[in-house]
Amino acid sequence: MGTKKNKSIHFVLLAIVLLWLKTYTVYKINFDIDIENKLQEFILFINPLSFLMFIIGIGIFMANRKQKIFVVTASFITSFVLYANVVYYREFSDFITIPLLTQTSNMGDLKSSVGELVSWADILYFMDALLILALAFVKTPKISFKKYRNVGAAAFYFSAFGLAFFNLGLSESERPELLTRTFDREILVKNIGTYNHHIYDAYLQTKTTAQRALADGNQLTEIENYTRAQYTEPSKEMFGAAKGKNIIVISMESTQSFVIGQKVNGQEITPFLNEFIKDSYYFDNFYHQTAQGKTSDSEFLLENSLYPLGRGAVFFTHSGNEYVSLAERLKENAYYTAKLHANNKSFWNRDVMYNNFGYDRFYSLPDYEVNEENSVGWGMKDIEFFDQSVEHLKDMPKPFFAKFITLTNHFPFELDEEDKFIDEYDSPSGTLNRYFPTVRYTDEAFKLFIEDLKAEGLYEDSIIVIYGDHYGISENHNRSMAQYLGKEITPFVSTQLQRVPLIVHIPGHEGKTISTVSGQIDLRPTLLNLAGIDTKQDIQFGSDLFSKKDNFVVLRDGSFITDKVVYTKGTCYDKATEEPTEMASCEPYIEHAKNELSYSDQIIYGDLLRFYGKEEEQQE
Ligand code: GP9
Ligand code: MN
Repeated sequence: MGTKKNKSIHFVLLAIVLLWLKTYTVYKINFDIDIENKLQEFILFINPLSFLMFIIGIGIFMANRKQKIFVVTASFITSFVLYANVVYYREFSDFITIPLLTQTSNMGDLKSSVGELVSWADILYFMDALLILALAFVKTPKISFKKYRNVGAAAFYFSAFGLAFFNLGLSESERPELLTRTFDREILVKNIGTYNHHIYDAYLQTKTTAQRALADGNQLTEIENYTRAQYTEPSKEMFGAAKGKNIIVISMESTQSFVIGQKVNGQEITPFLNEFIKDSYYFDNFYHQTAQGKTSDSEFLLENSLYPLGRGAVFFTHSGNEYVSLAERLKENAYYTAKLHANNKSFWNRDVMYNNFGYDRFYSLPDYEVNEENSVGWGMKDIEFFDQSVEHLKDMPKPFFAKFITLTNHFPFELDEEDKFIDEYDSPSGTLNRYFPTVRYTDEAFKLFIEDLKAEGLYEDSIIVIYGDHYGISENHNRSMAQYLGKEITPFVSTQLQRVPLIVHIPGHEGKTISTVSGQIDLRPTLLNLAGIDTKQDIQFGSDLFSKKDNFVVLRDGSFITDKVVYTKGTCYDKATEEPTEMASCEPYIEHAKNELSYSDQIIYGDLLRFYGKEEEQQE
């Protein structure tokens, strides 16, 4: 009042600035966000601000006590949201989405992993909120807790709106189609910020719920034309090569191709697989295409030859959809179908989804004798798991399709001393160090399993398919990975590291390495053709790996790989030089990659397969 100039800082503004600077610091320290130019850096810097002004800014409509309570609470909640993203990012190099939060049935099993990911020092992430809390109790004229007058409040919110539009405008110029056709969450967060990303995510959540209700069969016709046009005839020699034989498919937890044929501390990492590959078909350019649904995403790809979703796990979000699964097609053709995985049946909502896929039997936790001795980390050890599984195989009607999922080589890669067949690696990343012995352990489990199959007379009557489900070592461990590989981990190298092994063993066939660029999307048509089942009429995005000629694979974040180029994070790389190259080399495939993902998404969000075979009726 009067003429005395008020030099105090407003409490609300202080909270906003602290949160803003903290968020930017976390971006720089905790999130590995690729910045290519000054404009991108600028966008990154300003992007938390509009959201914080909108939310924390509500405090300006209150005074004193009410304002303090509101601002302190809002600061803690916002800090917690940021911190939760930090923790999730530590393991998954990705940001949280709403569907992930509803997957609570997975939480119990995640406990061992979360313990590895949080520490007491993390209190630092709440420093600003704690400071704000402390200041709320301090009586000083330097901080004002007044309510804003109408003009002040209007100006404040006008600036917040202006800033939000300015931010969005800059981002759209940097990245056209940002909010409509971006499959890479890092690019989204880089542009609109981590908080706005949650708002956008909430919008997507509402939109996808409406999409099913609004869908009709005509949408499917366009997609069907697209997938039919891509159809590849199966090769004559391979079609039916496994007819009448059992099909054993093993999903190998967290195993990437970079360990195959390699050594650590001078010791072989996968001695058994290296031998097994010699008399199998080995695909060395085969990529995983999973996202937040991890193992379950790879299962989804295998069953349907559809892409999993860009956000959340389709096993949870769309378990009620109509699908034409691999299991269903095999069952129609007289196969007995079973899943074997020694974990809670509800993990990843598997029990519901397997039912939907039409499996005859799911051998889960109660079907195994699991105790302290034969468990480590996430549960039953692979050697025991295979050992007990052979008993189940013996009981099954023949021919059977048996799908196994291993578990021991799972983050945080724990192992009992007696199971360490090779030494840990020595790098700053404990995760990477422990990874090698656990991969080696699963390799041993395979050896014993194959011996068992031979002893039981099942080996000669079965084709055996082994594939890696997804990466085990996230980008969080790039420095140590660089040490192991002896080269810098550029986005190009990261993309190449998304290769997982695929091994197809057919009795009587000689070994051969096939280097066509391919992915998990191709498993369904390949397996069905081997079993002599034609898939010409099926809506699927993959091709038979034994006849596929086009070297092309799309990853779930929109990256793609051909025989010549790698496209990732908006940059085109030449495979020969491993360096960025002109965009023209990638241009011809960009639209194709986007179409693949968005057609597949349309099928899932619209539950379009429920109209399959009924489109004509609809059109009349
Ligand atoms: C759990 C196992 C691991 O049953 O499949 O799942 P992940 O965390 O790899 O998706
Ligand atoms: Mn997995």
